Amino acid sequence: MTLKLGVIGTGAIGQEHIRRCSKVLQGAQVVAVSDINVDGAKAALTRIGIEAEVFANGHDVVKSPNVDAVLVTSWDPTHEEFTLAAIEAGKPVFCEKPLALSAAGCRRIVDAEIKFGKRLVQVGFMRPYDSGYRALKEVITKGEIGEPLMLHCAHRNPTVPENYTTDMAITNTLIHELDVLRWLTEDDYKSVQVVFPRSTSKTHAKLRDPQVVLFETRKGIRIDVEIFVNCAYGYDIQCEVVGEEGIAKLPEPSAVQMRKEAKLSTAILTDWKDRFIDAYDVELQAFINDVTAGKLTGPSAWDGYAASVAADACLKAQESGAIEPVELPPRPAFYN
Ligand code: NAD
Ligand code: NAI
Ligand code: ISE
Repeated sequence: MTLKLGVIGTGAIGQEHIRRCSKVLQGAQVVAVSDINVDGAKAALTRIGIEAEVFANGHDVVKSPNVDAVLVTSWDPTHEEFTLAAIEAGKPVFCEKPLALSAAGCRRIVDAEIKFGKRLVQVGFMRPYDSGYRALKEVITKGEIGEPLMLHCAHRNPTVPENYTTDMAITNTLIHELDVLRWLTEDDYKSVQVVFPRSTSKTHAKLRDPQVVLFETRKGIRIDVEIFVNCAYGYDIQCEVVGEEGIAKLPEPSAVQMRKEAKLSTAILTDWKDRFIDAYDVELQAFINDVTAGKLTGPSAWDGYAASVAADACLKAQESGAIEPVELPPRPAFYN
């Protein structure tokens, strides 16, 4: 059986996901797309080399009788609306992160899904599918470094567009750590503080960059995450776990070591598309397989909600400078 997909948003990641679903993965076909920039959507299909119906409105993709499942890859503020529409239509939906811009928005999705009575939502948190993060988690769960006590993490982008603002460092960027560190430590956040070092001269008036986010988890683990989205030198994701008996570090992506012109060097990637290329393949193949088998198992609407509850506390902490509590309600049995 071929799963017929409709994709809403044909920008950077929309095009990447259309390409992988059409050319790399098995069991799916992109039959419909939409973008507020209709010409951009048509040009994307030509570039990728596939034919699909082009709609001017994402809701028409959701409603199309030809579409079995939906990928939401449009801008962050549109995710909630399209995900709710897919649930209402009873169609499985893969929604890029963040699931919604606030915990309240994510909660509306959780409530709609529970009311529907079956899981329909997978959130585009791809790091739990990354082989490096999986290897790191295995070391921790096997007890090889003892109980984790501290995590030192960094999320660095070389540059971001002019419309990227201080809050987006949390809702658009840190949201990956907010998900993957819960998964890695099997813990939840208790409180958070955000501190602002001296800003880089490469930023602009509406973006304080870098930022340091400090968490305490319910088990008492201390986590520091540096978010630096104009770091200039590359796309760099770091995660070091300090345990009672040793330290485990996220592996670097493999790269050829060079000796040249009196230098020993290995290249650093510059783009998220390349850094997590395999993880995106695996997460979407899992979505296709799970939808076909009738049971979703990937990052759930509850995971999207849990990350957003922490994100809301981070946004508050950006404003207050104080240590803010993170209050995640108990997980409904529906998500066990
Ligand atoms: P982008 O700006 O390149 O693409 C977004 C596209 O959405 C644009 O083409 C825009 O025209 C379209 N769009 C916006 N509103 C729309 C609407 N209402 N209906 C249809 N199309 C609409 O952005 P991007 O980098 O591709 O990011 C898209 C989403 O993917 C974001 O939510 C982002 O957070 C997420 N993302 C995730 C990862 C990841 O690592 N998981 C990486 C990049 C982006
Ligand atoms: P982008 O700006 O390149 O693409 C977004 C596209 O959405 C644009 O083409 C835009 O025209 C379209 N769009 C916006 N509103 C729309 C609407 N109402 N209907 C239809 N199309 C609409 O952005 P990018 O980088 O592709 O990001 C898109 C989403 O993917 C974001 O939510 C982002 O957070 C997420 N993302 C996730 C990544 C990951 O690692 N999982 C990596 C990059 C982005
Ligand atoms: C982008 O949307 C992503 O999700 C990338 O993984 C992240 O590194 C970047 O900061 C976001 O803008």
